Amino acid sequence: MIRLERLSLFLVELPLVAPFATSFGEERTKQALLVSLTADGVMGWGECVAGSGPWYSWETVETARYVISEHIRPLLSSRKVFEHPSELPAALAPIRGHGMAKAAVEAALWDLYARLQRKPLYQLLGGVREAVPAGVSVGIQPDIPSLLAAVEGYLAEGYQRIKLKIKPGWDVEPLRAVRERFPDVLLSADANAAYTLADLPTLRELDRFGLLMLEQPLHFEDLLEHAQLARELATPICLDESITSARRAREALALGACRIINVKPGRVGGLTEALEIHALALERGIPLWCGGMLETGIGRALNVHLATLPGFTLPHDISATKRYFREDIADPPFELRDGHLPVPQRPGLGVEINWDRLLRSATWSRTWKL
Ligand code: OSB
Ligand code: MG
Repeated sequence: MIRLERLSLFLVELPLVAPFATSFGEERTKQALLVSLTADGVMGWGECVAGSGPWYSWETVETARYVISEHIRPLLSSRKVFEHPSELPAALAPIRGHGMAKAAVEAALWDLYARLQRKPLYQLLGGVREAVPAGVSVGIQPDIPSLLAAVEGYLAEGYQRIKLKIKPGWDVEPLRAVRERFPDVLLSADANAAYTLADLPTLRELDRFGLLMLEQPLHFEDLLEHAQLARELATPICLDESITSARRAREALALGACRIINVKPGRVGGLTEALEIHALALERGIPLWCGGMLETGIGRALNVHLATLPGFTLPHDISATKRYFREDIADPPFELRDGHLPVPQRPGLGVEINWDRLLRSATWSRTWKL
């Protein structure tokens, strides 16, 4: 039994080692909202994947801070006792939407639960791997030579799959260049919803590069158009932004909108929801992989644990810490070993907050007694 005592929120800002550009903008620093829950003197941690602005999702660190402080906190206060973290979604059901805010609190409760049980989180989730294959997501580069140099560097480090961010005007040429130079590499492209069906001629050209998948080419909410596009292309469509819950995953599969799903526990509304998508995917033979949101070590650890489940069969957007930050707020950093990230074996997430760095990078924090 978990009897919640305190809730804390920390807003942190960490410089990225290099700017990260996508079809929806460029980020130079990572803003993250961290959540901690305390019970029996033990702290569990979760990271909200909402960004600094409503570009990837309508949720932001500010909307999540508001929803957690003003709406989730009172629900936690009136309940306090949980037998298992999977009870949290029902307790938060009066709040519609705000899945990223809910997921961050649920993640903290899972970490807390696993720490109290003294077990690494993946064992409680049903994970079956002690290391997960790492891919890397390569942002839009200033030119093709910089792109080729970046890709070459990542391949030399051992990354097992290269994903290029694309947008209209940065698609056919970069993919052709990478494919020509590295004919055998597992290669995919992520459009972050930058295309429409009117771009079909361009999207057909991408079909020639033997891509592992084309991620979220069309509108972030549209399943029907993705189903239509899927019928026109040989390259499997993978959905990211569109899959905001297990319900949406079921709808997408029923419509034939995708053949692969990128699961981000924060984007689908939490770990319980992610487990439901996992069960569905296993039943339907749909390959899963774990996406990333340039998380700090707290969010990255959660992704690593989730990626150990049997249905997660493709390389993930989970890269080594040094690909993102010079100094992270959690220790130890994730390091690549033979193209894989080892799964932390200590209790819970298996990473520890570095309080010195957390407090140095925090721009705001608050603690409440529940
Ligand atoms: O679409 O997968 C995405 C980062 C921020 C927002 C959206 C996405 C991404 C990435 C980065 O691709 C993946 C990573 O964390 O390495
Ligand atoms: Mg994506």
